[in-house]
Amino acid sequence: MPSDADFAQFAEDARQRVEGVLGQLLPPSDCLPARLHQAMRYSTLGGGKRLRPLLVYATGHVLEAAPALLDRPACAVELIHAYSLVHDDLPAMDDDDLRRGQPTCHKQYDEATAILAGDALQALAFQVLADDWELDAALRLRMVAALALAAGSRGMVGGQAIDLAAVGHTLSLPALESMHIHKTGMLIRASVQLGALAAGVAAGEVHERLLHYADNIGLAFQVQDDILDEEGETAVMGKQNGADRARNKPSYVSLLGLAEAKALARRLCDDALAALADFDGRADHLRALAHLIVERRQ
Ligand code: GRG
Repeated sequence: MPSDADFAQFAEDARQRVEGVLGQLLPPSDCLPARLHQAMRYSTLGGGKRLRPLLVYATGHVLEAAPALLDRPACAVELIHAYSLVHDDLPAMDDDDLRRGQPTCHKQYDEATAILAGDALQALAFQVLADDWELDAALRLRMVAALALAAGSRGMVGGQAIDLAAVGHTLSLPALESMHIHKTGMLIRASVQLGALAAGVAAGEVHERLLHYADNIGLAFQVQDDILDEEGETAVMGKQNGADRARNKPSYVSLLGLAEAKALARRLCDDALAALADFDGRADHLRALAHLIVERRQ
């Protein structure tokens, strides 16, 4: 039975792998146009929990995929995530000065460079998958399609549009849930999907259970994010106006209250774990990630 120490080692190894491969896949800082490439590297290599890559590696581990097959899928989801944060921080969106305790990309560079860096990070994500010669072409195509769906107007970008339109309005619980499923849940689902696809698993009972797990932790992640916003933790970690925004934006805490939001996060975590009930110890890293998502303080 893997222990907490096994998970800590797994997470450390996975973070080192993905950061090493990202460092190689991103154009070097002196490659022209240098300022753009520096902004891309600044926004991708400057920290973060690497939750989505961890999900790719942990899902691949369940299905006994070789870690080398998971590197590019893990990088692809992180590149989409990095692009979304760069654009989310822009003045036209959340207008944040700090991200992960450091100046946001448009503050460190300039607004035009941040827009272009986000655009280029998104394009690189798909190039990284398309060029993955380790993987069968049909699987690569499925990965590209899954990631494109998760990132686009029927996924993350659509969720962001709903979120922006909802500021200052009251959303019902189902509407709030739908917004989060699109904005953050679908990229979390795609992370698990890409891990499964790298192992050659594209359908069937195991696939369905893994997606059920992903959908529950995706929502749990967002509920916990709202809880942290309410408790002011994200403000401490550098999301400068997080606590203020929590008051203006619809959130699980504003709709349910803090105690009920915490109970919901625990229920979603339990449902995610229940989806893995028939899996053996190889799923323990996924189980640990579900706990981490609802117990995290940043
Ligand atoms: C602008 C196209 C576009 C999309 C933006 C996901 C998203 C949509 C914006 C992110 C803004 C945000 C703070 C959402 C709340 C949940 C979330 C995704 C938090 C940040 O993700 P973490 O905690 O970040 O995984 P780290 O820093 O650990 O990588």
